[in-house]
Amino acid sequence: PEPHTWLLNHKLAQSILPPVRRANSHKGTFGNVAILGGSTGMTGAALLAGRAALHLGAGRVYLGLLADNAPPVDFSQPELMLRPPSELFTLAPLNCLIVGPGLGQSAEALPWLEKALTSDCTLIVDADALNLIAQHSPLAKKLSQRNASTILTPHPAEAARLLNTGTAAVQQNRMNAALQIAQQFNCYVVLKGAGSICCLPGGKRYLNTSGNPALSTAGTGDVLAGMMGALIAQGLKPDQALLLAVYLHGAAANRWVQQHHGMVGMVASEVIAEARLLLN
Ligand code: NPW
Ligand code: AMP
Ligand code: MG
Repeated sequence: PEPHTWLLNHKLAQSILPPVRRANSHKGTFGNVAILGGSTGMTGAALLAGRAALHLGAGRVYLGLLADNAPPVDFSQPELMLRPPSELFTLAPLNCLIVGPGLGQSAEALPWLEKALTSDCTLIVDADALNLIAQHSPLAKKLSQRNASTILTPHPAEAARLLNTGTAAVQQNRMNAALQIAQQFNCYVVLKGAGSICCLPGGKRYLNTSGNPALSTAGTGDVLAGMMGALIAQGLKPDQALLLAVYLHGAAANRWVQQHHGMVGMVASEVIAEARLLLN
């Protein structure tokens, strides 16, 4: 790694205090996460993020699905509270809002993203929310003017769109790309892909050492966003939450590969189960 880059390894992840469960705690103690996304054809992305948030210990998880025919309940995960998107903004205090998984890039998504960007809780911006910000400069301005903490979680193509360049250019200098995005928007950034880069607003950077190509499958990024949201809701600071989530996500995939003696066929839901085992 380049100078000023730290390794995100087992030792560093272990130094981050995981959420504590006191004897007299209740669901309110572990915070409220809301997820805004899930347009038609991509409701699964929001459901995966929601399930990840629940299984990583969030007290309550709400989903605002944009799909016209959004289901009223996730029958495989009835603990999730499915609401119309407008209701997310009238809920009791949110500890973390995640915007983007399966959001789509239609005109209908724009006002919801704008509302999310003006919210005063910690915000995770992922997937199509990043793509819309790259296309609409007023949204980019709103992002850089936020008062509360914001974490951006682009994959290399999303990072390229934000920087108005190509994916190959991002991949050629991943450290620099993460730093540029962090500086441009004054945000925390996770540039995903083999060896995810975590960049703090001040420019401090970490190279993740966990993970493997079993993660190269649909929905794993949505799961990462949900995991991070759960850790924030439980009281971790944004830098602690993103470092622990990124490390656990990769370590979960490593554990799956060990258990299954191969790299083929892991699905995103399975990352959730493995990550919960590692956190306990
Ligand atoms: P290529 O062409 O495959 O080689 P998009 P998306 C590139 C939702 N989802 N290194 C990739 O390259 C999401 O939440 C819904 C290099 C391609 O060009 C979003 O809202 C699911 N290149 C929406 O779908 C499950 C890399 O990125 C481009 C790279 C669209 O998101 C799936 C693809 O990215 C999905 O999560 C890497 N490491 N990683 C559901 N079940 O509902 C990516 N690329 O066009 O932004 O599409 O990521 O699928
Ligand atoms: P997304 O593209 O948003 O679904 O996110 C994919 C997730 O899987 C990110 O957390 C990536 O870092 C991770 N991932 C994908 N491919 C690999 C790989 N080859 N090695 C390690 N992590 C990967
Ligand atoms: Mg994604």
